[in-house]
Amino acid sequence: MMTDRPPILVVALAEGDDPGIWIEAFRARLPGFKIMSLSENPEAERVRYVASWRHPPGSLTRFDQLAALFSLGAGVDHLLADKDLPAGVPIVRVVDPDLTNRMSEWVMLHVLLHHRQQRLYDYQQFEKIWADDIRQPAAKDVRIGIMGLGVLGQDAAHKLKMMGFDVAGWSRTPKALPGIETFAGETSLGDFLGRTHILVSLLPLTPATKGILDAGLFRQLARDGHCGPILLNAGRGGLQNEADIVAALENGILRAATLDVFEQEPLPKHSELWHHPALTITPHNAAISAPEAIADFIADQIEAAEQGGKLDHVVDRSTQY
Ligand code: NDP
Ligand code: OXD
Repeated sequence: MMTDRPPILVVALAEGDDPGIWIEAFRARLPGFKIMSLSENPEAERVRYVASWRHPPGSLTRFDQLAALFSLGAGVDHLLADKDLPAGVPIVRVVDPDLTNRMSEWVMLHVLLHHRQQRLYDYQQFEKIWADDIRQPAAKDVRIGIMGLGVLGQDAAHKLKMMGFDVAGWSRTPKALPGIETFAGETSLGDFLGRTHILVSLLPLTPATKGILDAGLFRQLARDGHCGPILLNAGRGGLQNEADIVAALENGILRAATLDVFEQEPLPKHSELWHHPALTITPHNAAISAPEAIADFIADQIEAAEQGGKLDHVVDRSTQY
């Protein structure tokens, strides 16, 4: 039952995470709403929206008047992992130019790091070695394969193309993108991998993609590149088999990798990944967006929905992304 008191937007974070910065950002944008955290025990019948990042599973069940559930990021696997998520409520993910730009920065940085062999030059600088005769092929001779040609994959693909790389992409459904070779579905995965020197994973984590980055996949990558095969994963840790990555780096199936996401986050101190010389690690911050940018995106959607408009970027619960 709705009351005449203001409706509530709940910020639902993992236990121990401080919601302060999000509450402040939403208060600035949604003066007609009361903005509360989960721990403030909001009155369930007034809660119209939830904005979540890894909320404790089961903690949203009592909100039975919800108009929408927002992810505070682009991925929604954290929401869908909650088996007690209120049924039938639209789930909306973030699509925001700020987030997209940041991801493309990360992709370009790490493609260039491997293509231009920067880790080798770091070593040479440390050892005071002046070796200027290392072969450096042109970008056009490096074939990059992007797994996931969605919002993030397409932006990265276009930017890499502009830098001169030979870019292809793989998605679930067919795409036509100017200047970019595209592959779709499981049957074309082998052809896509067979032409790829640097593999960039920007897939969502779903039942269909879980564990896809494994030994069998790495073995299919092209081996005729100067710096490949290389793996970059900023999708989700659940996409990758970390034991297979280490083994592939040891036996030369992979030359190097950059990982932003991990099976367990934070990456445990005892993980062998930390010290592997062929691995570059970033702490799941490839595309951390400014809370103001994300609050803006969500507030725009709430304002539209409150005026009877439709929500954008609603997740398909059947494909889980
Ligand atoms: P989108 O939903 O826009 O794109 C997902 C892409 O993956 C689509 O091209 C989709 O194919 C493809 N895909 C999904 N399932 C399959 C499958 N089974 N086989 C082949 N292709 C598949 O998502 P975004 O681009 O916005 O984000 C992608 C992911 O990036 C997020 O889900 C999140 O996990 C991760 N991310 C990581 C961040 C970080 O900081 N590390 C920050 C932000 C996001 P189709 O086009 O046919 O639907
Ligand atoms: C996201 C993320 O999904 O930061 O936005 O991982």
